[in-house]
Amino acid sequence: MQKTQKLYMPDAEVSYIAHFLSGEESDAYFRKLMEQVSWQQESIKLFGKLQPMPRLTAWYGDKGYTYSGLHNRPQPWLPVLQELKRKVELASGHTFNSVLLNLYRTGQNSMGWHSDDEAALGQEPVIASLSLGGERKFRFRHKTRKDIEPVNVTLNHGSLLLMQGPTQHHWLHQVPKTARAVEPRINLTFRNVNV
Ligand SMILES: O=C(O)CCC(=O)C(=O)O
Repeated sequence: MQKTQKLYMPDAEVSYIAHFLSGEESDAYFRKLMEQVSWQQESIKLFGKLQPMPRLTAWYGDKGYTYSGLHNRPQPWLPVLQELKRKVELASGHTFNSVLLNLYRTGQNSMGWHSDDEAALGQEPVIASLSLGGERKFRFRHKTRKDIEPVNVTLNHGSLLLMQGPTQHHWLHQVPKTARAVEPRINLTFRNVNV
């Protein structure tokens, strides 16, 4: 059953469905995405020096988009991504025209603190984040209020995290590195880009 859990976070609207996809569906989608997605090793500028991003990425959809200072020219939708998009749209009640995929090959692959607040995503973006593969910790921290405790969620195989309303305006999120031995993980964030 798809049980939705609302996270208690002031100035945010975040919900989590731990078992959005069944174990078998999740295994099959993970395998297909590993094989079919055109994974890229992009670089980012850190302290003035170009460094490889600590994960592989891919961008599919209808519109181009600038993210982490990189212009992503989207690739046309793969049938497997359209299938997942439809499922996520049905569950969230929102439509999406783009998906950013991240592949974390080991616990040393990560995503730094940021919010998905680029102008092209609109004032109160809806971001639907689907996780497949190894469990990783996802951390939230409020941008300005030090009296609010950070929030940690373990994103498991086949889970869906939905961030909407003022979340991106007030909170940052990250996927930290871990020294634990973890299985590779794929994350898909469905977004709506208005350009
Ligand atoms: O891998 C994740 O769960 C986080 C992805 C993310 O924060 C992003 O794509 O902006």
